Amino acid sequence: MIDLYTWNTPNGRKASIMLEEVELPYRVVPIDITKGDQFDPEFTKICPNNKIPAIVDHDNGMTLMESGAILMYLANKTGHLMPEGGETYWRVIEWLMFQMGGVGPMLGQTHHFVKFNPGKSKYAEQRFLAENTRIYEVLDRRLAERQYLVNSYSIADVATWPWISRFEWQTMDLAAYPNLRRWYVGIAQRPAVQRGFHVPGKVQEIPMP
Ligand SMILES: N[C@@H](CCC(=O)N[C@@H](CS)C(=O)NCC(=O)O)C(=O)O
Repeated sequence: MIDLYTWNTPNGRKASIMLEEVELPYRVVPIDITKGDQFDPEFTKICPNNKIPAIVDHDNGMTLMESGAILMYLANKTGHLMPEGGETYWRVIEWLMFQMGGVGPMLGQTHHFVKFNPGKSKYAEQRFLAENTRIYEVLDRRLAERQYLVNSYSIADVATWPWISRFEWQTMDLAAYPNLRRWYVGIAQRPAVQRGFHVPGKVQEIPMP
């Protein structure tokens, strides 16, 4: 049994969608980051960085923070959504790292400056909207050539999709990115995504363009 410490955010949803995809039994421990639960000393023991998601795997006592590491761990544990080796393996790592180092941090800044603090810093709004747009262009170009970020549906897609599900917060019009839009809508139909999106509880429908 796996304990998942999470909240309704893109990084949290990566882990819950993955657990649903690989069909491992898990128990949800809500960490309300709007109330400061992430700073509870008990949670700090599991996640030294005080951010969700984190897991505890009671099969072996393993604790893990960082959504990218959690996706790799669950793929490794189950043999799902990650190719065995060779170039495809490294392509999945490549696009997973692009998500972890680019998509998440940059789009997260759009949420902070454009959605929640408009008018506080014109420079920051322009900078992160431009980077947001550039990242959508990169993804749209990549998806023009293939159905998923790498050959078949993988942890790279699981990591990226929840960030695109905030396209409205980012003031992005998915109609301008037809390949990204097709990929987003297709993945939204997956039953595991529909279940994992509503963890730890349903707060909204999956946004549809
Ligand atoms: N690099 C981390 C980022 C996790 C992260 O930023 N989590 C956010 C929610 S999406 C959080 O817990 N924020 C609470 C805080 O910053 O205090 C990961 O991918 O797991």
